[in-house]
Amino acid sequence: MTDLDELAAASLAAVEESTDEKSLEALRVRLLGRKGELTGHLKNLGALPAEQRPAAGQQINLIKNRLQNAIESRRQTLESNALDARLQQERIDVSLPGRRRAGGGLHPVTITMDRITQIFRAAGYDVAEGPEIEDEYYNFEALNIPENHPARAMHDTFYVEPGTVLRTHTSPVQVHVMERDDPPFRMICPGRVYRCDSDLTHTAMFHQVEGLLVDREVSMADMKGAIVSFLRAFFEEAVEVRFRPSYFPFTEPSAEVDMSCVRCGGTAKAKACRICKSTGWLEVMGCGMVHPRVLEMSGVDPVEYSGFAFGLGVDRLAMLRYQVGDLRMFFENDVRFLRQFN
Ligand code: 2NM
Repeated sequence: MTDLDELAAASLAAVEESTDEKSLEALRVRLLGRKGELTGHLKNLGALPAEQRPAAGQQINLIKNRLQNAIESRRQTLESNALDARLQQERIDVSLPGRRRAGGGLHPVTITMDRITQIFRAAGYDVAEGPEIEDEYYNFEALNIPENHPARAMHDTFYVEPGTVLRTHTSPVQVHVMERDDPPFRMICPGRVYRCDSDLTHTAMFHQVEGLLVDREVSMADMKGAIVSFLRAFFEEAVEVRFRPSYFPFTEPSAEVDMSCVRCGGTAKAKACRICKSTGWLEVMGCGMVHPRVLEMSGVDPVEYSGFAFGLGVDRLAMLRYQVGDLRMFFENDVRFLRQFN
C-alpha cells in the first residue's frame, strides 16, 4: 500500500513536471500502458491474499483514475500553452501599414516636354507631330539647307538609306504642316531627334521642341516677346534674356537666346559658377525670322506673310530646371535617379 502511495505521488509529480505532449505520452505509456507500472500492480493482485485484494484493487483503480485525469488535464494545459506560444509567434499586427507597391512616374524629360507643351498651348499654339524617319528633302532642302551646304556637316546625320534620314530636328514637321494647311500658323513640334554625335554633353537621340508662328506682319519684336514670356513661365522667375546674332540657314536674321543663370542669377560674381562657367549667361535656344525661301518652298507667300521660329533642347532645359549636372543621368534609367521626380 505504501509502495502504491509513493508510486502515485511520484507519478503525479512527473505528470505535472512534463513539459511537452510527447514526453507526457511516454510517461502515460510507462505508467498506464499494457506493460506499465500500475498495470503491473493490477496483474499482481492475484498474488495477494484474497481478503486484501478488493481494497488493493480499489486503490489501484483510484490511482489509475487520478493519473488518467491528471495526464488528460496536463495534456490540455500543454496543448493550450503550445497554441498560445504559436499564436504569439505568428502574431500579425493588422494595424501596421501594408507594404506599398512603388508607383511608377513620368520620366523627367517627359515631364519637361509636357510642361513646355502646356505653356505654349496656353498661348494658343497647336501641337504637331510627325515621323522620326524623314526624306532628306523635308529635313534639309525644304529648310534651305542644300546639298553640300556646311550645315549638313553641322548636323551629323544618320542615314537610313540614300535619301532617307533620322530627322536631325523637328522642323520638317512644320514644313509638312505649311505644305498642307493655309497660314496663319502657330505651332510647336515636340519630339525625338537624332544626331550622330555623342559625348559627355550630347546623346545621339535627344528631345527638341521647335516653334513656328506665321501670320501677316509678324516681327522680331513678336518673337522676342514670345520667347521671353516662355522662359519666364518655364523657370517661374523673372529671368533676363538676351539675343545674340547667329546663323541658321532656315532663318534670317537668326539669333541665339541666352538667359540669366538659374544658379547664380546672372550676377556671375567672382565665385566660380559651374553652370554658366561664371559668364552669368546660359545659352538656351536658337531662333530667327523664317527665311522667305523656306516659306515659299512650302507654299506660303513670303510677301504677304512673315514668321518667327525657334528651337530648344528639352533635355538641356530639364537639366537646368532640375539642376542635374550630367546629361547621361536622363538616359541611364536608374530608378534611384528617376524616383526623385515623382
Ligand atoms: C531653330 C532655330 C531657328 C526653326 C525654323 C523652322 C522652320 F520650319 F520654320 F523653318 N522651324 N524651326 C528654327 C529656327 C529652329 O532651332 C535652334
